[in-house]
Amino acid sequence: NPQSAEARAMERARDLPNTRTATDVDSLRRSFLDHLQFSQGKDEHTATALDRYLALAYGVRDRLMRHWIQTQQAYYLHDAKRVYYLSLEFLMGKALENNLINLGLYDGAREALAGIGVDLSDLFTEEPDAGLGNGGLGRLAACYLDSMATLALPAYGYGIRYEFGIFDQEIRDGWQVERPEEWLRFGNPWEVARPEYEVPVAFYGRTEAYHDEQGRYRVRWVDARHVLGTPYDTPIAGYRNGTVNTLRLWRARASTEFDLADFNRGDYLAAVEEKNLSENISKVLYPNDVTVMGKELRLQQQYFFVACSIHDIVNRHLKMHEGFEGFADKVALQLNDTHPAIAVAELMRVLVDEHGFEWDDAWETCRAVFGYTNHTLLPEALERWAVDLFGRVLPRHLEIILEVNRRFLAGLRDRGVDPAAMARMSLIEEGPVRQVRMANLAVVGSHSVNGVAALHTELLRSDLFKDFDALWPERFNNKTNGVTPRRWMLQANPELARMITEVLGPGWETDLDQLRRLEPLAGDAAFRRRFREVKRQNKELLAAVVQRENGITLDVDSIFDVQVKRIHEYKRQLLDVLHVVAQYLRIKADPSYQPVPRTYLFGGKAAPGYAMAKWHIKLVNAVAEVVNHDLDVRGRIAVVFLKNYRVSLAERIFPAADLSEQISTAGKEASGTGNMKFALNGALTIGTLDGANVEIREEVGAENFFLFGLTVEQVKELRRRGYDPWEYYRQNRELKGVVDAIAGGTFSPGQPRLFQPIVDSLLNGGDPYLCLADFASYVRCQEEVSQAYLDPERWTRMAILNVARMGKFSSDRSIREYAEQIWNVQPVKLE
Ligand code: T68
Repeated sequence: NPQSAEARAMERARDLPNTRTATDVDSLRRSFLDHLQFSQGKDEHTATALDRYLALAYGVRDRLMRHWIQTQQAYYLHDAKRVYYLSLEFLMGKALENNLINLGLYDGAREALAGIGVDLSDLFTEEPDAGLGNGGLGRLAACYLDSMATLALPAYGYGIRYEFGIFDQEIRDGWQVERPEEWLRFGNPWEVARPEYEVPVAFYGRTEAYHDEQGRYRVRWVDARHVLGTPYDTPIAGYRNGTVNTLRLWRARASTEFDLADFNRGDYLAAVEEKNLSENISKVLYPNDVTVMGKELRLQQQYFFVACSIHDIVNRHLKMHEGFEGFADKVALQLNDTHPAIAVAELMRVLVDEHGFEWDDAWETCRAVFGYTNHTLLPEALERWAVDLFGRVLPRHLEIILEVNRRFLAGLRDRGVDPAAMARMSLIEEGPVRQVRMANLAVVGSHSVNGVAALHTELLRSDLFKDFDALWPERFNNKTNGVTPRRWMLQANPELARMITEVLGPGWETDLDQLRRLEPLAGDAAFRRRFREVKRQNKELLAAVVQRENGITLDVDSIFDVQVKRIHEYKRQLLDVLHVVAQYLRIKADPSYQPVPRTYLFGGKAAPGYAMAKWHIKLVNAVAEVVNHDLDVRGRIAVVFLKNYRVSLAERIFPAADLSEQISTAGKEASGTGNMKFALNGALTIGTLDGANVEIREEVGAENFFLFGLTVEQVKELRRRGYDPWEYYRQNRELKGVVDAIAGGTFSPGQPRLFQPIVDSLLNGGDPYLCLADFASYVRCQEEVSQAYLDPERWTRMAILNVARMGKFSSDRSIREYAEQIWNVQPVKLE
């Protein structure tokens, strides 16, 4: 192509020395001051901390831009195969510090600001968390973006730009109260709106058959209502490698153009009201993890972002290629759970209805491009949509799914599959309310189905998807989760990172198996002392947060025993509380009892509609209230509920923990990722054989892991025999004392029956998560923990060995496996 003068000038301009791109200290300072003035319009009298944060953020953004453009050009020039990570959630947290680290600008920026009396860390606190996710699934997507960029993979995240992310949690009288989090209130310096790439999305209407010019039978979707999707792009920097990928989030906008009819009818106000309704689609993140909500708006969210994304992906391909030739060689789409599974039907619709594909060719293309990651075995998390609702919102997609199903079931019949198995595999659940099964759609429409830890994948194959596994064993594979060491070590625990770099040299941050070289240092007394000092400093930093937020003074010599994660019965925060109460009662019964001092820290959000989870928060706070004010237990145990657990708070918590609570009922936690962040930061784990705990224990060594509780098989066996929590209650005096104390009002003075719902669920509700069955084993194991802590040299040796052996759990390893085994994408390395 003959280049225009403008194109040549732009290319030249990008390489000219420029105060907006130079990275020396003076240029960074100049850039900060310029943005204060020219972007924020502030002077030395009026600049606030927020202005300073934004000024630095804009300076960093300037330096991202060139790499962003170059990276995207390189993908284009290489005609690289791209991978698209479709996720309804991206739990990103803050961006400034992470970008400084990944761009290699951290020290320069600190120095530039220090020279004018500004403290860099004071700016970090001004940035709100981007909380566009609920928990593990959303944070995993964020870690994977970091790793995909660090591995120089041509990757894109696609999702929704929620105006309200996960709610802010406040605690009132011990109860969780939800408040909206307006993370965009002061603007978002990291996003670039691209209204020029807006996409129309259809909803409702009906389908109509017709014959095209060649006389072929075709279907079209008519009388639909339209919403527009505007993309907002966020740059995702790899770790010091020049790669900057894109997270593209869609915002819903009403389409006046398409709905002119409403305006023309003369009802201006009604038409503007309609506008509001369609803009609701990107308004708020559904705050439920696990339990799904069959709400129409949720289905609209799913289809909205999937339709926008697929349109975008197809467009990008067609701009470079003649038609769809080689589409599957250039595109891989990963479904983060079933939330985007409607993409299978949407791609079919686009190929068949809009591009004239034959059904079989379209289907082959779909199967070749899609991969599906499952994140849970819990039945209440399996997405199903009532056929009526589905057909009303997406009439064409329902038809397509029914046709996929008709062909699929006919194939099964030909293979002689028995009718019961066919009914289980059908994309439609028959019954009083017929339902579309999104998990089955995802399995049938993909070439790869993966679980997120070895045990989880085994259970997927033997349990949830056993019929599919018998049919297509080659489709199933495991991809154990991982976490990014850039955020979860370099950023969260700079002192530990510095110490590691001193002995290993640089390079371990992107090659985490190198941590193995720390093993010999577990035997080095001087190293152990330094390791303890770093842990102690981190505990003091967290103690300062708790002092500020909770007004409680923590004893940094006590064991920091931490359980942070979403509140759910299967995760068994309650079992942890039972242990607290047991310790409390021991001290009360025997004032001379001197347990190893412990601080029990809890944190996590409950889904707003999840009553029992909210009771558990109330119980933790009630126990804290009594324990922390009882002079008899002073200096021995303390309990804290950390409010509003979120990514940025997690960054303070993991490095400060001594003990990581990973105590889910075996078979319930798909993987866990917090478990990995704790161990990487030198906490020891007390846990069940569940999720990735199994693999963590394998890696760090059984002798460096506190194991307790029933196994998956034992849980099954116990249920088969008939589990009776009363037996355990009657036979274990300590357990009886604990339950009686909760039931009798020890922690609810004046309201002795307050916690009856919790007691009832344990005793009369059948204790579905087996807290009572695992109690004795847990308490015994906690004794071992305390004994180990009494010997600091031993404890530190174990902690160092944990860090040294956690290399497997880098998300770089996970992403490499996805890239090689599922996506077949190659890196595009920039010079
Ligand atoms: C989590 N799932 C798993 N779901 O519970 C956890 N669900 O074991 C695993 O480590 C993690 O995924 C990453 O694989 C979730 O976090 C959700 O948040 C969720 C959200 C909406 C609907 C259903």
